[in-house]
Amino acid sequence: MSATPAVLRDLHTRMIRIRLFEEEAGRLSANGSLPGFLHLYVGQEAVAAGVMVALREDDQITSTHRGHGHIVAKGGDLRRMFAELYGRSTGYCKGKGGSMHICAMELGVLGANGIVGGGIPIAVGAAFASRYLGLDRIAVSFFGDGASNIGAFHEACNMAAVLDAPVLFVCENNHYGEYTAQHRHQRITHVSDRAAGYGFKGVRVDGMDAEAVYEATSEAVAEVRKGKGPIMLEADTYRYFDHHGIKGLGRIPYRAAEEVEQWKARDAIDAIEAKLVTRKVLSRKKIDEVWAEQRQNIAEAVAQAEADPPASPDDLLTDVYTVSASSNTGAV
Ligand SMILES: Cc1ncc(C[n+]2csc(CCOP(=O)(O)OP(=O)(O)O)c2C)c(N)n1
Ligand SMILES: [Mg+2]
Repeated sequence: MSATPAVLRDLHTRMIRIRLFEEEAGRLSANGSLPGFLHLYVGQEAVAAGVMVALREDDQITSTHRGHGHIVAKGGDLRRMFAELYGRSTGYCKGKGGSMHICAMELGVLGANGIVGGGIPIAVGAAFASRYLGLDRIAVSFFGDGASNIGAFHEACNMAAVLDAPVLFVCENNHYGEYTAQHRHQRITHVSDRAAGYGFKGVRVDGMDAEAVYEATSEAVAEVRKGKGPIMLEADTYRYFDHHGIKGLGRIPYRAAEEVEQWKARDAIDAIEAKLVTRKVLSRKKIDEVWAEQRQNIAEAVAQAEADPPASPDDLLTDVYTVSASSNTGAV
C-alpha cells in the first residue's frame, strides 16, 4: 500500500512529536529534573511512526526500555507520559512505572519493559489471546538487535510459529546493544534471517524511510491478520544519542563520530520533509507550522506534568498485585 498524502502527513507529525518529546525529556534529565535513566529513541522515529500508522487502533504492542517513541506514535497522551517520567500520580502508571515501564492498556500498549526481550513473549501471548477471543487484532513486538540474543526471543519465535499466532516481530536493528557493536555480539548481519530457523518469513526494510516502513508493515500486517502465523520485520536504523541520556557519543569511545554523522545525513524527518515538498503535500511554511504546533503541545504537556501531584506513598501497594476473591489471604 503506497502512502497517500494524508499518510505522509501523519507519519511526519508522529515523527516530530517523538523527536520533540525525546529532546525535551533528554534536556529535563540532563538538568536533573527527571529521575532515573532515559533511553532516547531519536534517530529511530521512522520505525515507530511507520509501524503505528499501518496498524489499527485496537492492535496491541509491546515495547522496550527505549519505548517512548512507540507510545507517542501509538497515540500516547504527552502530559501523561511526561507525568510518568516525573513520577507524578497523573502518569500512565500513576508515576510508579517511570520511563521504562509505561503501560497504556486503553491504547493497546501492553507495556514497555526494562527487561531486554521481556516484551516479546508477552506479545505472543496477547496475539494468541486475541485469536482465542475471536478478535482479528494483532500484536506487534518491538525489540532490538541485542534482544535477539536473549532466550525469551527464541522461545517466543518458536511458540508463535507453532501457534500461528497473529504477531508481527519488529526488530529495530540500530547496530548496537548498549556499547557493543552488532558484529561483536552476534555472527549474523540480518536479525530477520533468524525467522527462517523457526519456519516463518523475515523481511527487511530501510528504517530511516518512514514511508517504506509503513508500506512493508502494511503488507506484513495484512498477512499476519489472515491468521497464517507470524512475520519478522527488521528495520535498519540508528540511535543518535548514547545508549542512555542525551550525550552524543558518551564516555566510552565505542562508535566513531563520523558514523553518527553518516546516519544523521539520512535523517528520517529530513527525508520525509523533502518528499512532502517535492510531492507538493506540504510547503516549507506548513512544515514549520507543524513543528511550532508540536513544540507548543510539548511545552504545555511539560508544564502540566510539572504542576501535577507526585505519586503518593499511600498508593504504593495499589495496582501491584491482583488478588482474586478465592485466593485472597489478605496479603498484598
Ligand atoms: C535481561 C536483561 N539483560 C541485560 C539488560 C541490560 N541492558 C539494557 S539495554 C541493553 C541492550 C539492548 O540492546 P538492544 O536490544 O539492541 O536495544 P537498544 O538499546 O539498541 O535499543 C542491555 C544489555 C537488561 N536490561 N535486561
Ligand atoms: Mg540495538
